[in-house]
Amino acid sequence: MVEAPPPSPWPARRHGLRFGRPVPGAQRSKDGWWLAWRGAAVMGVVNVTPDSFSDGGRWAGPEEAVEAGLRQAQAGALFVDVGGESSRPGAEGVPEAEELRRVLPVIEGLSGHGVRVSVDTVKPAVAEAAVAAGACLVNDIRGLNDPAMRRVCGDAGVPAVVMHMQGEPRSMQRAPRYRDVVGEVEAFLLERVELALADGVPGVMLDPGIGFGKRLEHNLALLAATARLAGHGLPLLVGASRKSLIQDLVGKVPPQARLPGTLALHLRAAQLGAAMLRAHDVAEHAQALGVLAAVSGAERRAEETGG
Ligand code: HH2
Repeated sequence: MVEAPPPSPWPARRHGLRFGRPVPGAQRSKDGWWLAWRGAAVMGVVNVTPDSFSDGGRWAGPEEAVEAGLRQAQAGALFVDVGGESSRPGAEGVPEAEELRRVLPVIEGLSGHGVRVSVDTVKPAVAEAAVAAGACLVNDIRGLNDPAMRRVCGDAGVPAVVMHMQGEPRSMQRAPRYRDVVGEVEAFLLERVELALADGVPGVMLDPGIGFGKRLEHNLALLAATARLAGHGLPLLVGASRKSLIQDLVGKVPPQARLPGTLALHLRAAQLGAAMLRAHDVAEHAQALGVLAAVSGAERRAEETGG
């Protein structure tokens, strides 16, 4: 027997993230503050680094970075992700004091304007200071493997993005290996969610970590498994913005010219149930998602009325 396909999750699916403290736009409930949204939202990216792979050195100082983040928020970003250490393949780590010097003024500036800021860091001390400066979400590409990171999030009442990475940025693209990439990434993420929730982290967003210790075939398998990875009752973040898998697919193209490929990957992820798209080009994503939602809504209405 041929089974009917499941109903499309787009655009009706609701997503929510729980906070242990008030956050702009979140509703108070008996177990914390819930931020709810429908369909795929956008997380803007502001890298305050000299060496990020696509926007390194773009902002002359904190004021320019704050302005860029404000523009992203005005264009519809639900969060603005501020990072002070590049995680591009081959990147070396940055000392804690330098990372703090880069991100804190930007986080203070943005959160002072009511922007929901997430901090992209793997260092518990940076996360702690960022949260004290107004960040309300911790984006940890090491998937909260450090108990101190889970403690920081739990104590401060901030949720976290738990991302999968095989290896370390310095060497992760040398020889990534999986027997079953989707199964292994999914099992890793669910294990980390359990640890996080047990340690009092109020909410978790899952992220398969596109490009982090993955070859093209791994990235494609994970993107194709978006509906499965989004099916665990937790919001799923997809971050393919400007990444090199796009040129692996279509031939050499510099990072700043990868918006068309990014949109193709992100719109498909949105259709398959992704809750959040981490993107450098927020206004362009907002336009594309708005058009996709309208067309999908019209299709649905036509199906319902037999049109
Ligand atoms: N990708 C990058 C950085 N942080 N965080 C999450 N959760 N998911 C991602 O896919 C992700 C991430 C890499 O992109 P970018 O920040 O633009 O570059 P760099 O690491 O070179 O600063």
